[in-house]
Amino acid sequence: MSEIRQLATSDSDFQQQLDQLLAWESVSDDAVNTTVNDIIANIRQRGDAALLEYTNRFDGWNAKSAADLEVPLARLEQAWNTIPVAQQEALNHAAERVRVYHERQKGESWSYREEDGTLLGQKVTPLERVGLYVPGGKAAYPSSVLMNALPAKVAGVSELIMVVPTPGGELNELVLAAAHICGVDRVFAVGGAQAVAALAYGTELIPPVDKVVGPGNIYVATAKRAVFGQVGIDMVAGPSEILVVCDGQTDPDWVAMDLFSQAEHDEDAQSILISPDADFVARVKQSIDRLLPTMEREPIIATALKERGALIVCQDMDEACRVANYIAPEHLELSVADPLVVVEQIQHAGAIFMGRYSSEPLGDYCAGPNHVLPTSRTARFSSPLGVYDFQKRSSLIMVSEAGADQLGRTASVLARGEGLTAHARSAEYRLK
Ligand code: HSO
Ligand code: ZN
Repeated sequence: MSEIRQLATSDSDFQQQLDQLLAWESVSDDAVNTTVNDIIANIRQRGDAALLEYTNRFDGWNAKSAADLEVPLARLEQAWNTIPVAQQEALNHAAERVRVYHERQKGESWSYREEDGTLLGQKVTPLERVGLYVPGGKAAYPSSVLMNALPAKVAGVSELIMVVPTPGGELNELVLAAAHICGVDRVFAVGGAQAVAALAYGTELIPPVDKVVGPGNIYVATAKRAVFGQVGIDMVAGPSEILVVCDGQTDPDWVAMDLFSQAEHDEDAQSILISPDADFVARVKQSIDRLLPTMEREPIIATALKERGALIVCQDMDEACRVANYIAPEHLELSVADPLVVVEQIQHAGAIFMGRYSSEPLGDYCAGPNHVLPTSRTARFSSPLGVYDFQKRSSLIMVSEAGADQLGRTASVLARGEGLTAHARSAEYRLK
């Protein structure tokens, strides 16, 4: 029998139980911080020599020179040519859909003219060089290469540099193939905090980037936090989450498997169902019990459900939506008859999957929207990874002679109020 918490919004301590369930803090322990800071300092001081030492030590390499750490682009093409045709077709299909979706996100420059001829506006430009961290080992997802690389490419980033730890020299063919179709410009077989430091500060081999994106373990996340400011970073993602809101009319097996889909990512993942139909919730529990033993990742799913999962019975759909907004989940499934109506009540969620056919994994791979989403309730204030994360804006100010006269008077008064006379006189020089 599987174990999963069963709650009801009518429980007197429901809110307290919910808060306990949602509590998540990424551990940031002192030992990790010290190690990461040492690694960063060492990479900054000794560049490639340090990068080579760390890679040989941590990834069991035997490289003699830093140049050996670069994976030639021909190797990516070779990977593409040797993966199964079914993988090629699926990657192409997914990449095409992700590209088309993200094209819509491209921010455009704009400007307007005032009557006296003054022009004001905003110029949108891409970042120049971006570093993409791809984890090695069990969390090496080719789909994540697409989701991080394609928005950068759509934004017009001129150089995309991928780093991937390669323990024992073994490269993941699907990851390389995905990098190939995204047009990744350079690849280095390095990982961990040393890779993040190399990207942020540059070494002889690796050019410094302007932003580092992509998921990683606690060392990578800590390193990203530490180099923030020197470079931009994306969000530091927590474990995967799914909240299914169901009216009770969906096949309970479907709902159980949707809960499993995120639970199988790792033991800390969070899967929650909320429904006003208590009978339906009981049937989903039966489906979980029956299906769990058939899962390849049963131990991971079982732990995730036991530690952080929940089945919640609520009063009605309105209440389900209120709880959903409070949870602000990474993935929200509205498994209901009228999703276009229910969605009106949703304000906080990373991605909203509407209707019984929109299963979360379709979004993970190929629907089109990004699968890098805000976790741990950060959907209250942040958004999916997108083209906008690889673009920035510059303000445009082109003041006419008449405009300088008009604006100069106001600026002069304000500048004198602040006691900044150079500011004031600069404006006054240009008065008529
Ligand atoms: N669901 C994950 C992304 C992913 N799923 C990659 C499968 N592969 C993000 O929460
Ligand atoms: Zn997933």
